[in-house]
Amino acid sequence: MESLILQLHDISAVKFDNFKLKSGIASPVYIDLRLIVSYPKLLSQISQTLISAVGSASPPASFDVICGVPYTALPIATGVSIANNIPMLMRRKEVKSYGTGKAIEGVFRPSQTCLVIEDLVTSGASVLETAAPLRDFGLKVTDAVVLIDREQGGRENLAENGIRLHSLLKLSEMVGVLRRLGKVEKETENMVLKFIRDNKVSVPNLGKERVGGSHMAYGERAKLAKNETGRRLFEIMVNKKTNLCLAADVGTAAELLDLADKVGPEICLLKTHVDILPDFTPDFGTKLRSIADKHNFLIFEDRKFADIGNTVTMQYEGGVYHILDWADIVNAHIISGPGIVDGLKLKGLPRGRGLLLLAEMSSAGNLARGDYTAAAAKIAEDHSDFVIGFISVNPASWKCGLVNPALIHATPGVQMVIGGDALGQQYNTPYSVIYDRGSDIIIVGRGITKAANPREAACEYRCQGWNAYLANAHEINSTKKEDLDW
Ligand code: S5P
Repeated sequence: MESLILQLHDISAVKFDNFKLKSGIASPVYIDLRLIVSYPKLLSQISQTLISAVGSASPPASFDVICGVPYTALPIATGVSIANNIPMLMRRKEVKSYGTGKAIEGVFRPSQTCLVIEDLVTSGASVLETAAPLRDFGLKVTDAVVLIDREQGGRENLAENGIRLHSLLKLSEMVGVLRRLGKVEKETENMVLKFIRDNKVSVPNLGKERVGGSHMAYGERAKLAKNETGRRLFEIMVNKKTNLCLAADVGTAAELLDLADKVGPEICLLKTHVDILPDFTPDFGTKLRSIADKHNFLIFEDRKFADIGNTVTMQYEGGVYHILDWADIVNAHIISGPGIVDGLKLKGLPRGRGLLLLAEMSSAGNLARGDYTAAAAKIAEDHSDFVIGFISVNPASWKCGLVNPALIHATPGVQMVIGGDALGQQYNTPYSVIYDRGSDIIIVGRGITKAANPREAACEYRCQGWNAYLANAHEINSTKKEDLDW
C-alpha cells in the first residue's frame, strides 16, 4: 500500500495545497485519478490489488460480474476484469433516464450480483447512479469497491442504500503514510483530517423524487388500516415476508387451483380473472378459498368494475361467479365517479371485503394519469373504510402528494427485465417498482405462469421484491426489526 500511495503522490494524482472545489468549498487536498491511464504499470498494480479489498472483508463479498462507474473507473474495472478473469458490464453514462434498453452493455442474467468499481468516493452519489440502472435490470448490487475513500460520508450513504463499501485506501491513512515518509508536513496532515471531519456529505434524495408512496414499514401501516382486509394483507406480507401477488392468468380453473397450491407459500395475494376460465364451476370459490387458507394468502378478483353504483352491486354479488362470496379484494375504475365505490361498499363492507381503485395502468398510452390519478386518491381517502389502496404504476411521482400510508399500492407490469409485450403491456423490474417507484406489491403474471418452474420463478420474484422493500426500509426509521429479519 505504501508503494501505491507514494506512486499516486509522485504522479500528482493526490496533491496537497489550497484548492477550491467545484462546490466552492476550499479543500487542502485534491485527488485526480484520471491521470492513472498514463501509467500502465500503476494501473495494472491497482487492478490486481483492488479486488483484495473485497476478499478480505467479513463476510467476503460474492459477485458474478463487475461494473465500473464511468468514466475514470472504466480502465480500472477493465484491468480488474482482465487480471482476475471476471466478466464486466458497462454502464452508458449518456443514457439520461435509466431504464431504456441500452443503459447497460454486456452479457448478464437478472438476479446475478454485480460489484461496482469506483476510483474515488466522496458522497457515494456516483456509485448509486451506476447501481440504479443495474438494479433496474434485475441485477443485485450489494457491494462496491473504491480505490480511495475520502471518508466524507460515502460509506454511510451507500450503506443506507444497501451497498457495502470496500476501499483499498482511505484518505486519512494516505496522508498519514505520506507524512511518515516525509512527503507532507504535520500541519498539512492535521488540515486534511480536520477537512474530513468537517465536510461530511449526504445524498438526501438518492435520485428518487419521492412525492407519493409511503416511507413506513408494512407492519406499522397494518396498524393504521381502517379496513380489516387491508390490515390482514399488510400482516400477511410481514409474516410471510412477501410482497408478491401472482396474476394467475392460466387457461383453466383446474390449472389455476394447481398453480395456487404450488406457488401459495411465496405470495401474499393471488389475483384471478375468473371470466377467462372455461371450466368454472360454482365450487371454484370454495376450492380456491381452502388453498388460500392453507397457504395464508388473500384472493383478489381483478374484475375492474366500471359501471354505475347500482349495476356493480349486482355484478359483485350475483351472476354466475358470485365474486362477493369468495374474493377478499376486488378492484374498480373510477370513470363512473364515486358512486361505484358506494355501490360496491354496500355489499362488500358488511362482509369485511376490500377494494382497490385503478389509479394508474401499466399499458402504453392509457389515460389514467394526472387529474384522474389524483381523483382516485381523493375517492380512496374519502372511503378509506372500504378502499384498501390502488392499482398504481409510479406512486412516487404522484403530484397529489403523500397518500395515506394505510393505503396499499399494487403494481402490475412486472418482469425481471424491462420491456413489454406485443399488445401494449409495459414491464418494470421488481426493484424499480418497489424501490424507485414507491409501490408496495408487485403483481406478476406471465413472468411466473410461463416460467419452466413457476414455483422457483415466484421464489425469485418474491426475493427481489422483498429485498427492494428492505433496501427502502433502511431509510425507514420506524421499521420494526421483525419486519426486516430475512
Ligand atoms: O394496469 C394494469 C392493471 C392490471 S390489474 N395492467 C395490468 O397488467 N393488470 C393485470 O395484471 C392484467 O390484467 C394481468 O392480469 C396482470 C399482468 O400480467 P402479466 O402477464 O403482464 O404480468
